[in-house]
Amino acid sequence: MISKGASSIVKSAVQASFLLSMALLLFLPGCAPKPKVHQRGDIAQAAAATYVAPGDLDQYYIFYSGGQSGSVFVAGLPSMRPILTIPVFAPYPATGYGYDQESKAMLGKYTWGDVHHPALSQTKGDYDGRWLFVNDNANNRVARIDLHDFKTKEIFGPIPNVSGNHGGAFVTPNSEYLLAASRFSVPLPKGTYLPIEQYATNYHGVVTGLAVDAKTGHISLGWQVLMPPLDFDIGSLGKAASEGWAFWTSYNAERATGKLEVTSTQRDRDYIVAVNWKAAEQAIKSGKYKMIDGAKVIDPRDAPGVAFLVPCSKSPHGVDVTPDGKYFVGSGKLVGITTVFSFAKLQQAIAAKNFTGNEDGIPVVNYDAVKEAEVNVGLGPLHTQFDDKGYAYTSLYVESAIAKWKLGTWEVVDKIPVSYNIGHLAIPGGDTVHPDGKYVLALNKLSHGRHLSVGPAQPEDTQLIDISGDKMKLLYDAFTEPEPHYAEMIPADRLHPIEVYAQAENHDPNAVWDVQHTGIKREGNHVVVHMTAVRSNFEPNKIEVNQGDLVTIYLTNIEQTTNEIHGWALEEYNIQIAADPGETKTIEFVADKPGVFAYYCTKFCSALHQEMQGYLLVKPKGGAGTKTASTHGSHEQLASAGSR
Ligand code: RUQ
Ligand code: CUA
Repeated sequence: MISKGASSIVKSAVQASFLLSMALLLFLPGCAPKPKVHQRGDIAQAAAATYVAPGDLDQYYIFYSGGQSGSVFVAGLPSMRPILTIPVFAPYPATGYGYDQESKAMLGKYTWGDVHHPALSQTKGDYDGRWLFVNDNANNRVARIDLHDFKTKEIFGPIPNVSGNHGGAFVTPNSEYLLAASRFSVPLPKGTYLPIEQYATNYHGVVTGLAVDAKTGHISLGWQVLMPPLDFDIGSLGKAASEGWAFWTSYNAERATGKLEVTSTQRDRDYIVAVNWKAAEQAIKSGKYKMIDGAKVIDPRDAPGVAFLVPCSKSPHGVDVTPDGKYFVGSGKLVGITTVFSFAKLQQAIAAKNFTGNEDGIPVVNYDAVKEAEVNVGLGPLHTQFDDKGYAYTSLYVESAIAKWKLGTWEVVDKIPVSYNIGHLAIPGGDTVHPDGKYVLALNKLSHGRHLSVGPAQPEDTQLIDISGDKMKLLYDAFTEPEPHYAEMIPADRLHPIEVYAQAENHDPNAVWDVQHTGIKREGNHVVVHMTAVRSNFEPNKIEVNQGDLVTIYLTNIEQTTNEIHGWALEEYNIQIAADPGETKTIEFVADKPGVFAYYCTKFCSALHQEMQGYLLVKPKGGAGTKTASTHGSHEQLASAGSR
């Protein structure tokens, strides 16, 4: 489908695959570079640059995606000290998430997610500190965390027609949409069976625009654009000059199945897809869509101007837009160059219909007409970030390094080794129109040998690098649980989180603030309890029910003092919740096990924390009474232990 325009890519690709094989030889297992020994001066400088004295605060928040942990990790920069885990897609007993009714309802039937890309909400292209959105690659969802209390407030999905929600969540410059591209292609709507032989013709990907409510942040389904069966990878949003556009790389232009490492790397080029999301909005308004599984889906054949394909070197991963929006940079993983494309040239090529083919109705733009420069960054380029001084920083997975290069001259000016196999890199404000120029994080996939040994399950290594001078300087190694992919960072003074839930703002109709209003009510076999928690008691401290009753407990932590969290755990009922000061949580369970069970506070809240306990008394079916030793023997645990 491509005739012209691919020649320069071919040449670079040939050179690069030679370089790549050399590099792979150098990086065989067992040949891993040893930790680097620093000069004394370096250590003293690095220590001073990252030291945050006791009682002092960091300058930035880091929000790491937590990968398959389903969580977000929060740390401070430059100290790199971890501060908090925000559970999102997975239960997390530490904060009681996934055990109360509110979070159980959000999680639905899923107990994990795969978080790759945190996206802070934006106003005029800058982080506004309101919400943090994250994607779930595994179960095709997105979530919203409110930065006013650092809690997950909403999980949206599974999104119709999306298989592999990897290419998101990316927020538009005024948070109108979360945009995402699907990683896998499947027959649509989901649930349809078609043999894999029909992959190239009847399987599809989609680009999705999820609408974000400007006041509440509430997420709803906006629209989708039907895509050919390419595997879309990660993207970046147009800003300033290119506001209204979005870009994603894709691999597998071959539309191949089977062993993709071979079958999808046959051609010399893959594509970057450019989507004009404002044109997509217009197409929806003029009715150019069909409904698929409840979603308004635009077929690019019916809406010219919505999507274009730009050839790029093969098997690309990241594409990144410069802060002024004038260029987008895409890298093939198997070559040693990264290509800079001009947004203005893309517009000219589109206007002149300088196309070399099309894929399912999406025009393919002439590579040479859109290319601005090819930069010899090094081996295995993945992602690029930008600072405030006109420099770009590209992560080199194969080479385990970051290349710094200059926009305009397209020359590499510095390179720093990292440990090891860097994926993303991140600069504070990195996805905004005003990135910062002090630090870059190297989010390395491997850490071997740089931490106390903890056996085979090794942590990830995030390295903090100073980029304020001409030469990049390594400052710090921070280890995290698996697996941060990306991080966004915001200046600390832009967030103003609350520290207690003010009583006046607790609108839960079941909240009670006075012991007088606590109590136990029965409606049929439903027992409803209004309970308070305060240092150092629960009221009521005794709940009597019948075996088989449904029990609902509204627990309000009536503290208005910072840090006075109370937990509520019920032994052998698998329940652990936590209520922050001023918060109400709903606990619900069927009292299916007879006997007497203690509930207790799980957070060491006061000198008499141990005394903060009560009893759930469950009368057995058939009437209360003392169980004989032999009936006790039928208890599930004894039975499963085979003791009788
Ligand atoms: S991807 S290592 Cu999941 Cu963001 Cu690039
Ligand atoms: Cu409340 Cu311990």
